[in-house]
Amino acid sequence: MSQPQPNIHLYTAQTPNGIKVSMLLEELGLPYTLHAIDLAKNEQKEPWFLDEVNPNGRIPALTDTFTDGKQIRLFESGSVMQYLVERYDVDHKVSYPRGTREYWEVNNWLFWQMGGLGPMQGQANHFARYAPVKIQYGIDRYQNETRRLYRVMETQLAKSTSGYLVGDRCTVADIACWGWVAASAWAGVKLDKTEFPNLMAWVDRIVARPGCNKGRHVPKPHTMLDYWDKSEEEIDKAAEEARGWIQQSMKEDAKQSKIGSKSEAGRKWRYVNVQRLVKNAESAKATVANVESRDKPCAQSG
Ligand SMILES: N[C@@H](CCC(=O)N[C@@H](CS)C(=O)NCC(=O)O)C(=O)O
Repeated sequence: MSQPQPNIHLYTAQTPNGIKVSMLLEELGLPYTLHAIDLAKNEQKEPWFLDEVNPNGRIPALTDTFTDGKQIRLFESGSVMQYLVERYDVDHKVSYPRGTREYWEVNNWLFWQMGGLGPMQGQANHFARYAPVKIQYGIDRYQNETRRLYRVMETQLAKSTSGYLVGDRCTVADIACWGWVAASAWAGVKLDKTEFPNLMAWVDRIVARPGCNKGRHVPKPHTMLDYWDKSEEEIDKAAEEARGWIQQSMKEDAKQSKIGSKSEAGRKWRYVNVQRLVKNAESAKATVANVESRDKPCAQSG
């Protein structure tokens, strides 16, 4: 039986997670219909999007016609990328055959990006740029962790003979990480050639790939590299607009959740959970104090 033709619809915005998928689609030369989602208007939280595209109300997400001829939806950028390479990268242009060592090593880095780099740098962005008040502890915690993760990449790239994270080629591991490293200055973690020579060369190497370069400008021009030469004040000023809608969107989310409910049940729920949170915070404080007193603090992922 012949496979149905790709019928890819990409729902995305100009963000580090969003461009992972468009970069990959362009690298693979796959046709797709683009749906630019306006995050400032909270389109990713509209019922049609939650029902048909991503119940988590985030971008990127994708739909396609599956091998059974019916529509399939994919969300979480790592899952979307794995789907695309498993289904369409039959020549292993940006992947390795399943079961090889390199396949699993790519998987390591993909999960590392999804569980570490993205969430940590996302929080660095939040505390450094979007929070209504500057909380130095949060800023330091997430910027330091982001820098530590960059060092992990730097060490890996220093050992690489191809200049990519795994083996002899650019893979989904590199593509997943790129948008985040490119947005380092936005997160307040400036890269310099003394500490990160290999990482900085890797950023340029990926831009030099026609597919990646085309895909990074979807759905509108990618400007994150421009901030590498800007001052903190200039970046802060540029973040003002996003700060407004991010705060608004958080308020909407809170309104939807039980914690924001004014009902009697909501009040009870809130009371019980606040008590639980206080108890958890006390025990976490004791654990952190204990861990910090050791030589090598355990790295919690947030
Ligand atoms: N783990 C998710 C994260 C997705 C995510 O946080 N997307 C952001 C843009 S980078 C978003 O949709 N934000 C809008 C919102 O939170 O409502 C992934 O990798 O796909």
